[in-house]
Amino acid sequence: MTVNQRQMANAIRALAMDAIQAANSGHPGMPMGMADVATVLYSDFLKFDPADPKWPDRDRFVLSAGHGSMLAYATLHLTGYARPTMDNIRNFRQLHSPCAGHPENFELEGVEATTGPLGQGLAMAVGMAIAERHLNAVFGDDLVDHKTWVVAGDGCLMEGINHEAIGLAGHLGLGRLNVLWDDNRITIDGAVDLSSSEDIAARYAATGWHVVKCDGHDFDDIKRAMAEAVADPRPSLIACHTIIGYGAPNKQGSSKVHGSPLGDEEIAATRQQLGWDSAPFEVPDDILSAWRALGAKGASAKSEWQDRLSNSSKKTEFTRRTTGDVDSTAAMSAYKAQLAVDLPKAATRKSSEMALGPLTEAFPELLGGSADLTGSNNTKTSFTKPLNKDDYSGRYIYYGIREFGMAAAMNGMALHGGVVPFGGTFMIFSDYARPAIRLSALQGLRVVYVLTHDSIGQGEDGPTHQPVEQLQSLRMIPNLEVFRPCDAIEVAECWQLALERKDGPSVLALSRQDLAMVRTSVDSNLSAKGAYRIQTAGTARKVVLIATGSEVALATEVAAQLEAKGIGADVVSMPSMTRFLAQDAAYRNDVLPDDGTLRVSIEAGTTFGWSDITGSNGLHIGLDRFGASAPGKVLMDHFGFSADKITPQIIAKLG
Ligand SMILES: Cc1ncc(C[n+]2csc(CCOP(=O)(O)OP(=O)(O)O)c2C)c(N)n1
Ligand SMILES: [Mg+2]
Repeated sequence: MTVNQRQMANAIRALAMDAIQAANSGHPGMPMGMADVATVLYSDFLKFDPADPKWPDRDRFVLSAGHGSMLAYATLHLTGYARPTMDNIRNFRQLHSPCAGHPENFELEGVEATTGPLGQGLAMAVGMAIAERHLNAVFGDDLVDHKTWVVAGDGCLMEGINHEAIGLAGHLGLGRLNVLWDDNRITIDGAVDLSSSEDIAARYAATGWHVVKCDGHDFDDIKRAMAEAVADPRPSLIACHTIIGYGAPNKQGSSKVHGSPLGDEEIAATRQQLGWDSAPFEVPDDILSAWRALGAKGASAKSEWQDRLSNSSKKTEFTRRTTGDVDSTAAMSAYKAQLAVDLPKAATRKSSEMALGPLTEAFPELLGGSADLTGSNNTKTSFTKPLNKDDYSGRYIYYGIREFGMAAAMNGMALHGGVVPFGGTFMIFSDYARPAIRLSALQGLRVVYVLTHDSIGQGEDGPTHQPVEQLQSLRMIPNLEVFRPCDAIEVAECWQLALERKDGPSVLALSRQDLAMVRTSVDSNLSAKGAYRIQTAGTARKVVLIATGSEVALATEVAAQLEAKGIGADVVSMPSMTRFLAQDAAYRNDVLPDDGTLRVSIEAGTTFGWSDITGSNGLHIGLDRFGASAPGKVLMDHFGFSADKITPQIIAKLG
């Protein structure tokens, strides 16, 4: 007997309900509801090769409704990926199982993105689709020609980020992006109409998308709708009308199946309803073979692609791009040498633009952009022409006022590979992008956030625009490197560190206001250790001044006043607190000796957390309140960031 698609889909349903029951936690409703759609996707549309999960020209599949993770684990296993094994699935949601509660990109090849925070998967998929079109424009159809598929739920479409993401995708005409919407009209609290009455199809259509509907349990109809989506030049929303928990006779169609195990009784009833006789975690041979045959189909497309790559004149560059190594030493050496001669006084946002000159010239994989603050963030160079619908070969993206959408799209680009994204906004609005910054860090993605106007030094825009707590709160995110360089030389160094770091994101915190040069030598990348003595006490050291960014030059003024009074003061520049804390004890003790010297931190932001550096007896010069609207210099002085106001506090503290 030949296996039909319903039986194949039922294998997903059975694995989902059994794994969730064994874990006594998880979300069976979505995988059971979308099993039929997933079966059609894998049978007739998705380009993939389980033997080579990282094949660069594979289609990308993002399970934006990440709570339905068992859908992903089941299909990866059934189609023949080396992992997850059935044992992994048995251990769903248990410590050390790669089958985590929500899909994690670093746990399993084939999981293209970490999802779960609703809406972000779809928004990352937009970035993947941008990267695909860009690389297609650069390398041609022979090497880059794939689609991005998304499974999204009602929640993904309700979240605010959906507006940003689809606006960007519609504007850029990302026709290879296809979103399969699990239109089951159920969320956790109950029916969607408890909270929502919008016409989603009309909203997508108004945003430049193609919309098609289908019965998500009718295989022919699903296939028809997907084929229509593929044929349409616009990005497509495929509204798949489904029943949540399809197959569970007493619970399907209700929010009860969203996020709880079905229970033994209902599982038995579901087995009967579906005609599924196998024991838990057993898939009948014929059904497994049918799935494995789908998995095997990709091998020929993959090997044809491999042949095209082997014969391509672009092979070396394509491979370099895919590997993702960036060694910026040569590209930056002449520029840095000149800096040491010119010692330009400039805002660090401006010196960031200067550093981006040689970097964007040397590295075509750099794709820049800004959330409508290009002239303020200084993220565009003459080497990055705009990327738009008419020319995807461009390297600069006008993201519009979509900080969260930009950050999520950059995550998608980094996940896709072949490009290295950087994007700017005001540091204050990093809060708008924060959930995606967190996912850059969690996923270990090289994304560079250019966050300018990094303190009250920005001035007249006032407290709504002046970061106070942002800098420290960004430092709290694990695996996010926050750099706050003090001058053009440190900016160049920090850019190099950010780009050479392959396994995580970086923030460059940059000033609006001009800053004097403090560094004069470029011999070695002193920022690499996070902090270093930028000036040594002239007389017996009593104080170490530790400052970041715009406050480093101020610290040198304070040091001069102290020295004039016979008090020796080192100045330590700390472009990256986290990097410094990661150095060995010998280095840390050398920079911050544990000999009773008074440690003074100077940073125009919250003092929260600075005692980690200064110890409990330290002195903290910072800002633990909101700023005000006035010229930046006036504010700095008003809030105590002047040598005349700081020096007496230090003398008082020394007693
Ligand atoms: C940003 C975010 N908010 C809240 C949640 C918690 N949550 C997980 S699933 C869900 C309901 C989603 O509804 P839907 O997308 O329709 O999924 P379905 O119930 O149909 O499976 C919620 C609120 C989350 N994961 N992410
Ligand atoms: Mg739903």
